Amino acid sequence: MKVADWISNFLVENGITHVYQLSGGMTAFLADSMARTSKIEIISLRHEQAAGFAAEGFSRVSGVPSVAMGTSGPGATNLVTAIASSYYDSVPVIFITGQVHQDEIRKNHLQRQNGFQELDIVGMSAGVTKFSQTIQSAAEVSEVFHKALFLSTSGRPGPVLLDVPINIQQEEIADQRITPGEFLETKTTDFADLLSLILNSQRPLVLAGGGIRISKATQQFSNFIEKFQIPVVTSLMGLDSISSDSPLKIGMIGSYGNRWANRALMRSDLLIVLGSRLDIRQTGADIGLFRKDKEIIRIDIDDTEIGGRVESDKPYHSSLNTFFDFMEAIDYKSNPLHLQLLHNALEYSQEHSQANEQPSLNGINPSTLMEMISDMFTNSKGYVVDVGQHQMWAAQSLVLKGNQRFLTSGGLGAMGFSIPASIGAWHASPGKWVTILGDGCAQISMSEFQSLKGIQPNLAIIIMNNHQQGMVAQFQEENLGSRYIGTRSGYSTPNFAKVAEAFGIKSFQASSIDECRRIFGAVNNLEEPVIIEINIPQKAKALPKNAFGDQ
Ligand SMILES: Cc1ncc(C[n+]2csc(CCOP(=O)(O)OP(=O)(O)O)c2C)c(N)n1
Ligand SMILES: [Mg+2]
Repeated sequence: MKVADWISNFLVENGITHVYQLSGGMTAFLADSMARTSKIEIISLRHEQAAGFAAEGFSRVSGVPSVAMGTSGPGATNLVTAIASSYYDSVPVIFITGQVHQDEIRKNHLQRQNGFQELDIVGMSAGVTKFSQTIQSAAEVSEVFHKALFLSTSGRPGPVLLDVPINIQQEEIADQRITPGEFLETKTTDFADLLSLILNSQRPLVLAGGGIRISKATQQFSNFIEKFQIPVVTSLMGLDSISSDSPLKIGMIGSYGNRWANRALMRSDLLIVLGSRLDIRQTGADIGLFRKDKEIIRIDIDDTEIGGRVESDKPYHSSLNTFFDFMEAIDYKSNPLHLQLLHNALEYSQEHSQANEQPSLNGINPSTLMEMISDMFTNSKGYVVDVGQHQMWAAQSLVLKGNQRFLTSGGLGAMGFSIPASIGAWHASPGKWVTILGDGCAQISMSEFQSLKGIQPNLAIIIMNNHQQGMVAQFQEENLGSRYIGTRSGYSTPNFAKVAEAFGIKSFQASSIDECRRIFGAVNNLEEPVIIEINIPQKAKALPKNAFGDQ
């Protein structure tokens, strides 16, 4: 068997069904071999970055790995942003790059380049992968692929990169397997002392992070909070770990979080952090203020995070599944007084709604629009959201029902994520998905309109056009004397609806909430990609923008 065929069989045997790619000479054999298995769907996008984001979207939703593939040199570098996005958000994507013939690889690090399109992608991606390796011989293919697959899905998941020289792809290989047990680690399984902390606290609060979805533990999590009756705030990545139907949900914390959620966080005396990295957008820069008057308990499968930005008062290095199992098994009678933060927060939220952050906008209030989108698309699979002000409006005000997902490039914050990620999400879970992006993000990913045309995913794509790169413009307004370099001056937007039309995609334009409602109603019954361009006033801001301690 040739190595290229072995790799294809390996993917099939391990349940990998989707390979996203842009073609190239160094990957043509691999793509051909994968296609010939007839069990792998090869989806070609118009940019390797989009292929990477599509794989990321697929794996986030399915929880199983998918593949993004690019050719050597520029194909490989174009994958790097998606590799980093998958790494920071812990998504198990297998990146495969073709590499030039081994004879063409440079002989040492001092030589700049040897072969055409030769590039050290392993070196470049080392800091943003769990594992990356150039295959050195046909004999090691099996071991390296097994190891990579195991590492991408075990512990805290993440991307791996396998770089396969073209000559090795065509060598003969005997089938061989290895058992990956040797990579397993041991973890905490006893949480009894945490129980006494909960019993002794007055105002406990759970901070739900992205780890809950990654552990496929939303049901276990919901059982846990119901049994313990502890209110919940979420991080951006944890937004879809709890349905808005839950009476225990308060809201999202952070510098762009809901005021009422930040207020609850400030007042809590015991913060139980479940699978959250606690990055600066969640805690603010002043960690002392974040910690003030509370005990912080972190449960995380990644022990490097527990001692990371915010040290845990007591470290629990464990999978969330083990933690929830333990909590499920013990005897516990919930304390109604523990709901005090929840009651206060909900009362406060009545007077300080998101829409009221900017009550006198001329035109569409983005928070009101998000609430209306949630009403109109309650039956959708979820939302895939890009990066900018629109991302914060969506995170603050979308109401996630049932098992609806919220996907965004959280840790990397990569513009251009949403359209390709929606394609992958739709492959993993067919049905209506709602994509929300800004005019800046749309211009980064517009070439994928042609991919949409070919693939025909069921997407309602909402472009929030405020005619600016609003997130940065807001920063310039607040900190740089309203000099809008690159965000308004030297920046412009096309007529997106017309662009969509040129690609043969159905499109709409709206400037009022009523027009939006009518269009969404019509779009709900369609099962094809539709682009809806909505005029948002340039004055609309992402608010509140809190330093921690603000309310
Ligand atoms: C690839 C990339 N480049 C630059 C940035 C910096 N950045 C963050 S938000 C933003 C503006 C996004 O503009 P738009 O899509 O119009 O969204 P808006 O903020 O207007 O809602 C920029 C440039 C980024 N996050 N990612
Ligand atoms: Mg914009």
